[in-house]
Amino acid sequence: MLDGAVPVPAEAADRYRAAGFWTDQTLGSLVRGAAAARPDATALVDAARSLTYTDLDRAADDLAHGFAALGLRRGDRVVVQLPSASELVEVLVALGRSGIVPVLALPAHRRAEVEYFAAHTGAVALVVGGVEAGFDHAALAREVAAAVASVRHVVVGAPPAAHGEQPDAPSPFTAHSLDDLRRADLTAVRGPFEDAAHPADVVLLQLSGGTTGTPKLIPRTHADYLYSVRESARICGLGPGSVYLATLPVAHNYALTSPGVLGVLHAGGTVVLSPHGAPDTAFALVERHRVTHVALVPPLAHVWAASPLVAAYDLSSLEVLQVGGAKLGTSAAERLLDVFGDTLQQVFGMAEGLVCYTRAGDPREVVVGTQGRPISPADEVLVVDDHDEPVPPGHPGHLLTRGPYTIRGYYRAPEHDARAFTADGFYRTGDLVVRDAAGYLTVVGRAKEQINRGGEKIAPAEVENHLRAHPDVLDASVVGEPDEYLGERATARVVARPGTAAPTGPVLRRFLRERGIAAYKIPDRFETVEALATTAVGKVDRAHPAPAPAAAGTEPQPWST
Ligand code: OOB
Repeated sequence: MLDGAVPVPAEAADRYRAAGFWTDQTLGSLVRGAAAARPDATALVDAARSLTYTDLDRAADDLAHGFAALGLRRGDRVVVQLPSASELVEVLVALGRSGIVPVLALPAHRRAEVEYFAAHTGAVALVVGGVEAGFDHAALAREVAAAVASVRHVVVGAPPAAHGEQPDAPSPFTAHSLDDLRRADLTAVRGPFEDAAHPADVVLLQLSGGTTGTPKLIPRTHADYLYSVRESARICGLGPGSVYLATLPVAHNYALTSPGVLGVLHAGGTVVLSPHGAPDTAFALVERHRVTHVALVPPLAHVWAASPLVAAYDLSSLEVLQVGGAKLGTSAAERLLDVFGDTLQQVFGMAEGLVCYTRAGDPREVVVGTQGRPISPADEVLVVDDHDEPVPPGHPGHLLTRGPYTIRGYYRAPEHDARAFTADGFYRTGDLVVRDAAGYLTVVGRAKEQINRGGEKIAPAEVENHLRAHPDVLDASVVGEPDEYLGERATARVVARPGTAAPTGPVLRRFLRERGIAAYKIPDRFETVEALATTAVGKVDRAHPAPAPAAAGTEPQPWST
């Protein structure tokens, strides 16, 4: 197993294999199987092109040869930051065949995050898009490659600005385009790639929502990941006739595996990839491709339900409208049922593993009022009090879980693991839930230091670290506050260094942007305070405002996927 990943104990692994949960399937073989079964069926459609299963299979083989020709080998790490388009899927399948481990960065990530991912994983290559939404990902990748010694290659998806604009100075890394990798001039070897990956290998490093100063990476194996994918596809009713519209970033666990793009590929259906989920674009795609399944986060679901465009398009093909990533209130759920009929499915999942779904045929009150029940009969769920003692059904408590597709530890993070997992391997989700007698969970709160901004997770400690780096900031705390649209938004409370004027909201916002953090992590509001409130033991008290705000600067940001 990948050095730095925590294996499932042998006894449990044997059990999961014996039960048929873990099979010999790998991400590479999943697509090979689908291509053999339905060679000419459409696998992927994006704004630029459409690929059959055979096209996807061959593209993945060509790219796998290309990565091998660059010298990349099984177990190497590669940071992948590509937009939600067919190329991302081709790259993931190619890496999956090669046993090369992608670190899945989101398109929103910037210098601080991408550099951290590359450095922490010792990545040998970066695979990125070109200019998207006005941001030059190739330029960012070149900066990161120059700063992180392990990076030897930068591979750019769209025709790279890198080509022809190569710096004259000697560079410690080589730039390529993905098209170079596909072409025979890089390697004489063509045709099917001989899969190097084993089912027990780490298939990718997924990002955790995070609660700490640095993002944590989640090592998922082919076997555990694909078990959750196959079962998710079954639970969500996917088949060869299914058409899934991906509106959320595909690098996120929800849109990739719950059942997401991989669930659809497993079932032999079609994935339609959209750069965003705004009703005008998304509804037109639903009508045009007769979309059956779509995954939304609550703010996007509100926008869909309230959109006058609902009446302007034929949305009658929709069978399953998933909402997850953050809590969907009961009145919002009722409204979705009113507008979209009996299509709502609640999804409560986490990149660490456990995923819960409401099921087709569940009574209305279950679909409206709960976040579903776990995928697997082997998912162990404990609901406990502050002393890890079980609480009775119907009472709120901390959700702990262990099972065939939940990690036993983060990547290279033993100190954090000691807090995030119990001694017997249960993951402390940080979520407060109520479990009913039938095993359905309702999320009632959160005990972890995290802000859930409409499904996008923010670790306050990470943003506070960046704020404290400002020369005029003595201390800072970032807290979540209720927001009607997002569910929660982030407010930063900032203490100025004695003798300096407190930096204003716009100044701090620019500072954070220049530090290179994703826009969704930049607080919506900044307040200057004299001091931060502390708890009895002297820790910063995020639950309570500090004494007397001295000034406020408000400038809400629009939510972005
Ligand atoms: C999904 O994954 P992550 O890793 O971005 O975030 C996980 C956390 C959960 O621990 C919980 O705090 C929150 O997001 N969450 C929900 C929720 N779904 C996720 N809180 C309340 N209600 C829900 N329905 O967000 C994710 C991964 C796979 C599938 C779906 C979501």
